Amino acid sequence: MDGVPGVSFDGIRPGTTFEYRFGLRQSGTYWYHSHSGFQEQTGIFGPLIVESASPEPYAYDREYTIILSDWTFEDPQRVFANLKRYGGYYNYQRRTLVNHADEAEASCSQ
Ligand SMILES: [Cu+2]
Repeated sequence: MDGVPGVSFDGIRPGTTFEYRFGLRQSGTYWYHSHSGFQEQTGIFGPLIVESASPEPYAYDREYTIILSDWTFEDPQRVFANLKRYGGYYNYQRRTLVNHADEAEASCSQ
C-alpha cells in the first residue's frame, strides 16, 4: 500500500485518515517514510516493527531500535536541484570521472 501520491495512488488529503491493510508475510524491522514534498529528507520517517507470531528463541532485558540517516540543514529542494545539476555536487573528498577528464584536458593543452 506504500506509494507515491499521484503516481501509484491518489495520496491522503490533509486532515483525513487512511487505513493501511496488507498481508503480513514476514516479521522484522522495517521503516515508513513519506514520499511527498521532500518530507522524508526533513525527518518524516520512523521504524515499523512487526513482531514475530512465535516467541523469539532468545531472551533479553531491553530492545532498542536505532535509525541512522543522513541529515542536512540545507533545504532539501535545493539539495535535489544541486544533485540534478551535478550528481557529484556533495562529493567533497573523492575524485570523479570529471576530475580525470579535466586533468586529461589540461595536460593535453600544455
Ligand atoms: Cu518508499
